[in-house]
Amino acid sequence: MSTDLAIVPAPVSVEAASGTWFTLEGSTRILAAPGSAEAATAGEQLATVLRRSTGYPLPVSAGPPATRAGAISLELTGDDRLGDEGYELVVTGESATLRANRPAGLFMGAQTLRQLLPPAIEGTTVQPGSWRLPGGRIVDHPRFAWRGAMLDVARHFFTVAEVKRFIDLIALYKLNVLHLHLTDDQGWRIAIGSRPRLATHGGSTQVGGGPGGSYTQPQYAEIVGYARDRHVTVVPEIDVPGHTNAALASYSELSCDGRARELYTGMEVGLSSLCVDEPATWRFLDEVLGELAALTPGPYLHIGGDEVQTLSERQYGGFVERVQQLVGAHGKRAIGWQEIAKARLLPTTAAQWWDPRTGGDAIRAAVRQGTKLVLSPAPMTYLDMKYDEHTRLGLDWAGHVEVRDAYEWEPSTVLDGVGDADVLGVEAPLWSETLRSIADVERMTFPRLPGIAEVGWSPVAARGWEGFRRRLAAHGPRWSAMAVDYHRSPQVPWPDQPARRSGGAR
Ligand code: TNX
Repeated sequence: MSTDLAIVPAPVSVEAASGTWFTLEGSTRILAAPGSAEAATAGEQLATVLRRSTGYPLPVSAGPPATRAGAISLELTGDDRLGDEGYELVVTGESATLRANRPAGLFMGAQTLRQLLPPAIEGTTVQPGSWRLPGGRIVDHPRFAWRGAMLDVARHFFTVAEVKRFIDLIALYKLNVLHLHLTDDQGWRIAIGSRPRLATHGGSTQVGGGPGGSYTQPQYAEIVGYARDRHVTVVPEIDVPGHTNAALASYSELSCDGRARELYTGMEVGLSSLCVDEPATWRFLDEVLGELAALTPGPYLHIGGDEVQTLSERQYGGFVERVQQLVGAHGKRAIGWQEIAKARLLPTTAAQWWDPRTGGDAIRAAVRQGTKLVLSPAPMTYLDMKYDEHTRLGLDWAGHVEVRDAYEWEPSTVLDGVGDADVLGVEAPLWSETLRSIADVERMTFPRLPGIAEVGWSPVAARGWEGFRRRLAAHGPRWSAMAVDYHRSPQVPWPDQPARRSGGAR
């Protein structure tokens, strides 16, 4: 392995054994350490990817390995130096061995192994190719526990199949949180049993007035399960007390004047609020958060809290303080956008920093009280910002965000008075006011998201723009092989050749 292997995010340590290769062949087997159903599951997942393009059978067996020769082995070792998500990958001329302490580590290591193979490995049909893994040893584990992407399914609705595709793509870059922005003024996207009109009426449109849509509870559970199989935790967001027009249109008792609002299909923000002092509002929140908590295995529920323009400070602070208690009563922790730092937060409540223009003092004060942050500074991580003035999709209120902007920032210094220990991790939000299809989503996500993934995963010593842009360039052909639409940023030295024709190792 040479140090310029195109692995994104960059691993903690890479030792090359130059000139050594392990070649996948028709006879290659995948071995899961004996007695470990979890290693066998990780082996099957890897085999599923590799079979499509190699056409090899790659049988997965869980028996004791008489020999590792000719095999990719996956082993759970109980070596807790690697933590929950770390792994070690050793490739010799005879074998490839992936070891981890926990199943998530095997999954992360398998993503690295994919990236060591030629781009055509990502093809969905059998490709010609010489399927060689470079020899050496990689030891790797993440810097931050929270490496997220947010998908706004409220402004435009995305189907279960589209969300699964998004999960596949973020998991390839070792992200482990999918924040689903499920409700906003323009749409309510999750069925609530006790409040059916939220989905049937509140979910019936979207920005621009299209048909909208919503997930049934079994569909939401399917998304959560699909994510969990890829070691991604879903953090669902019910955005309150603002961004609630779809709810106000569905149930008249949620508005202070008792009148149902019209559905909204524009792009303004800050136009709506629940009637925060009404008991009916709290019954509503109890039911919604209760049902959502029961459907969500992850520890966090996101309660929004952003851009409220119609409440007094007292009303807003009181609302946040009460809603976080309610989340706690349903067995979860609350996270909210940075504005919630104006309220007195529980030690378990986290805040998501997004707007560097305002609110710094309130955030610093909350951090001094122990609040942990997820960092999503808009000028670096907002995937809905245009790349440059020629970008067809997206907004530009936080400026243009090119690949280098998304990559070249440092979590421990980006916000004065906030250091590593205050940070849970990083997250890239993708708001969908202007995005109508999964191709639109992909074009805004790639190539920026891999940069943000590296900010969240890799140690500072492994990072650097020049190295990154060269590694990133090698992913263009991978995205082509997966039919992922991406922005061909002029900052990245993309190879000219399409992946499908390059075939062998590069
Ligand atoms: C601000 S970021 C919002 C969203 C918009 C987004 C557009 C945040 C917490 N609120 O409602 O969709 O800007 O970039």
